[in-house]
Amino acid sequence: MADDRQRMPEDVAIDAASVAMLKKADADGVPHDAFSRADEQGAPCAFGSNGTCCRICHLGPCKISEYVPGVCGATLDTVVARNLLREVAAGAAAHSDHGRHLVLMLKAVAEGRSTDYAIRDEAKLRAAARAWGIEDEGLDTLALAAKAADLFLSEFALQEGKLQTLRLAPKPRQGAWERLGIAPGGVDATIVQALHRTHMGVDHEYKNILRGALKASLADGWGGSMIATAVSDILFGTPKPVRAKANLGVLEKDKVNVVVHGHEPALTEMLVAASRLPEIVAEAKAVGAAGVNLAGICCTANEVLMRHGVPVAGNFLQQELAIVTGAVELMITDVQCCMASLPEVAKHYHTKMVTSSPIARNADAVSVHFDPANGMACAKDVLRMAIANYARRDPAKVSIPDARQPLVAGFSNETIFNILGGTFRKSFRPLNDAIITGRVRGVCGIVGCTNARKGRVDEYIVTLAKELIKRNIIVLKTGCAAVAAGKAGLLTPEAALQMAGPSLREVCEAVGIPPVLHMGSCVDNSRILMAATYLVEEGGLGNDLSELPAIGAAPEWMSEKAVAIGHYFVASGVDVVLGHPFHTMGSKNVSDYLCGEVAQETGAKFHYISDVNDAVEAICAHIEKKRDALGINQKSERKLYDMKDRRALNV
Ligand code: NFS
Repeated sequence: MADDRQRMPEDVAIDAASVAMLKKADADGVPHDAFSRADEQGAPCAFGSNGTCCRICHLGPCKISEYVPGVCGATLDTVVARNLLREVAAGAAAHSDHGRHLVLMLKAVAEGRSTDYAIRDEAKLRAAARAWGIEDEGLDTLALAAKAADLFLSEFALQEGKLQTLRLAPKPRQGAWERLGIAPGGVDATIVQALHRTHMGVDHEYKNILRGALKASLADGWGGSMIATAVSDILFGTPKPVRAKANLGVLEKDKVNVVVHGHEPALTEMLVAASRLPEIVAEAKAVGAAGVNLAGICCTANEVLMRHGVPVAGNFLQQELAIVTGAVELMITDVQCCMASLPEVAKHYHTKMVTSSPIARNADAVSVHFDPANGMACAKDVLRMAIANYARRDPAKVSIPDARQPLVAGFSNETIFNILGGTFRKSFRPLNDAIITGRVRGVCGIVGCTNARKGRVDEYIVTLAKELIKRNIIVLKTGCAAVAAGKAGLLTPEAALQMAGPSLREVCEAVGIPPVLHMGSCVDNSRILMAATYLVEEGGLGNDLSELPAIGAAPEWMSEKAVAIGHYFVASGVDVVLGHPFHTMGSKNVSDYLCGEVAQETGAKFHYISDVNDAVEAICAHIEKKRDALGINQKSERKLYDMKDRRALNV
C-alpha cells in the first residue's frame, strides 16, 4: 500500500477503473500517487490557502493578517488580490503560449517551412479572416494563411490599442470592457503588465488589482485561447461529431500502447497519422503486437478525440493510473498538467517516459526534439521507441480495467450550427426558440479539472450534469470535466437522453443534438464564449452575454488556467460556480467583491458552493432569474395566427 494513504481508493474516486488501479498500485508496491501525496500533505497551510502569504519580495515572506501587514505595509486585501492576479496571469500565459505556438506553426505552413502539416480547413480559415476583418479577396489559401498568421501574431505583440479579437464579442459587452478599463491590449503586454503591477510597491488598491485580473483573463479567453482554437481548427480541421470511447479500458492488451498527455496538439496530430502508417503497423507486428494503439490523457486527449476519435484513457487524475495498468509502452507529455511524478511511477513498470517540449522536461524522462519542420520524423521516432519497448512489457503486471464507455464528441459551434439549421441555413434559431419557449430552461457550461483533495474525483462534475439535464438545462462540456462526463456515460447520446428532462429530451430528439455536448479542450472554452455570443446574436435572449439564462461551473478545478477561465467568464457577464473557493478567503473584501460587487460592474460574479445539491439549486435559481428578467417566463396564451395577424407582425 502507498506508504501514506489515509483515504481508501473507494473514498477518492467514483470511477471503478480508477479504484481498481489504485489498489493495483498498492499491490505492485508503487509507493505514492496523487491521492496518497495529498493525504501526506495533510491540512494545507492556512496562509497559502487564504492567499495571505506574501513572498513577492525579500523583505518577506510575510504572514499577513488583519492586524499585521507585510514589512512594506501591504495589507491583507492587497496581498490576497495580488496573489490572485498572479494566478490569472499564469493561467492566461499557459493558454496563450499554446496559442502562440500554433500561430507560429500556421506561419511556417503558409511559408512552406513545415510540409508535414497543411491547412486542413480552408472554410474555417476564410471564416476566421472575415471575423478578424482580413481582406481575403483574390488571396490563395497559403497567402491568406500567412496574412492571418501575421494578424494573430500581432495580437500577441500589440503595444498600443486593444485586441482586435475583442470585436467578436457582442457590442454592449465590448462597451462594458471599455467603460471598466479592462479591455486588454496585446496578450503579451497584458500579462507583463499583470506581473508588473503585482511587483512589490506598485498596485495597492485591491479592486484595481482585481479588475487587472479580469483584464488579464480577457486577454486569455478572447485572445490567446480564442486564437488557439481558431488556428487549431484551421490546421487540423474543425471538429465534427465523432464516436469514440473513454476510460482506462481503451488501452489494448495486444497492441503497443502509446499515451499522449498534455495540451498542444501539434506533435500529437502527427503521432495519430504516423500510428496508422502501414510501415509502423508492420513494425509493431514484427515485435508480436497487433498494431499501435494511441490513447490520450487531459486536453491533448480532447484535441485528438474531437478531430480523430482517438480514445481517451482518462482525465487529470488518471495519468499515473494509466501507467499502473502495466500496458503502456510509452507516455509522451508536452505542456501543462503533466505530473512531475510520472517517471517515478513508470519505474515500477516498463513504461518509457518521453517529453517533447523544451520548456517542459523531466530529469527522469527522455526528451525528444520536436519542431513543426520535423513533425512526421519525430512522431515515427517516438512510435519506434514504443515498439522497441513492447518486449519489456511484463505480462504478469498487466491488468487493464474492463471500462470503456462509448461517447460522441466533436461539438464545435460550426457543427452545432449545421445540426440546428442544416448546411444551407446555418442557425442557432431552434436553440434560441427552445430557450424562449422554456422547453430548454437555459445553458450551463461545466468545465475544468479534477482535484485529489476535494471529495471523490468526478462526483461533483457528473452529479451536477445529471441533475441539470434532468431539470431541462442543456450542458456544455470541455476539458477534464468533459472526460468525466464521458466516463460516466453522459456523452452517450442515447443514455443521456434517458436522463434528460422531458422537454429537453424532446428538443434534443427533434434537432438531433445530445443534452450534454463535448465542445473540446480547455482552450476551447472560447467555443463556449462564442456559443453564448451566437445565442445573443440570434435574437430574443437580450443584447448582452450577461442577459442570457446561462452560467458556468468548475466543480473540481485545480489549475491556474481554471482561475483565468473563471475570471474571463465573469468578465464576459457569465456567473461562475466554483466547487471550492480561490485562495481568497483571507480577505473578506476580496471575496465579497468577487462574489458580489463585481456583478455591478460586469453583470456576473462567482459563487463558492461546495455542496453539489446546493449548486444545482443555485444554478436553477440563477437561470430562472435571468429568464424572468428577459420576460420569457410569463406564460403566453397560445394564439393561432391568420394571414392578417401575420402581416401585422411585420416579419
Ligand atoms: Ni484544463 Fe486541460 Fe484538465 Fe484542468 Fe489540466 S487538462 S487545460 S487544467 S486538469 S481541465
